[in-house]
Amino acid sequence: ERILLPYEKRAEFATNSIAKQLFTIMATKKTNLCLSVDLTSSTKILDLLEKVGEHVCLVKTHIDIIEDFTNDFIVRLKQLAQTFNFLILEDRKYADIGNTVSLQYSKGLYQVGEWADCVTAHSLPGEGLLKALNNSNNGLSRGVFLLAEMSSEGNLITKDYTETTVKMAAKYPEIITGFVCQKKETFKDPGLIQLTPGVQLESSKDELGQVYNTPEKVILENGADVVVVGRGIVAAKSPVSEAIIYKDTLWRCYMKRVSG
Ligand code: S5P
Repeated sequence: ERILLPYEKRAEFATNSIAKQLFTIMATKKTNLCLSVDLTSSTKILDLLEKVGEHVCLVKTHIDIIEDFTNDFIVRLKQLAQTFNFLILEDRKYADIGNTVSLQYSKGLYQVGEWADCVTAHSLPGEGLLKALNNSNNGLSRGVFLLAEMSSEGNLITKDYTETTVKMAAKYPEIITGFVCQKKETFKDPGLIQLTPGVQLESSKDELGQVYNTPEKVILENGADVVVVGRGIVAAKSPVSEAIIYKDTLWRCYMKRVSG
């Protein structure tokens, strides 16, 4: 069973180079925390990453919520990624025909393909979008997390949709890093990464349908490999000490899982 294998071992099964790198970073830095930096000021994001970069394996951005975006932000973000050895996931959730996704990925103000190690995408439009992302990498190592399930209440994803999504991904082993999903049964391939959002230290909900599970539940029962935390950290009184609490808690759960 994939969830019983340590990240070092999982890296050996990875067919996508970003998945391999991410497994290796987690094993080396001993952290499976992905910080979702859902802040709208570029200086606030950079200041926070300066302090928590050492504790995370992956930083997830929503580049289109930043109010003072400049290319210098990207330069500094990449420097931090190099200094602290984390990868960058732009959570763009592409969901259009291949040609449009190719343009959205490579062109426009953000030129996501230039700087994001990996991106998120919906399977809804069909595999054309995976072909597009696969062809737009300009020879760089790039990855895609495909949305197979969502954390929000009332989302329209069915069991059938999830299964077809996993089958679609199997046709693009070189570009697929893993799945954004909620359950360990969703996929079996040990070389792919389960990225799970909707996590806080206490189970709860927000007022707009987001559902939170605990670290214990998502890692030990639901099979999460990388855990996404946004407001649990960025909206805390002391984001840095909160990030350390999440990192330690998540890593303890992972260690418990792999030591059987
Ligand atoms: O199903 C999902 C998929 C994603 S990528 N549910 C989610 O919440 N997300 C993202 O994870 C969401 O866009 C947000 O950036 C983050 C969760 O943030 P939090 O503040 O609720 O922890």
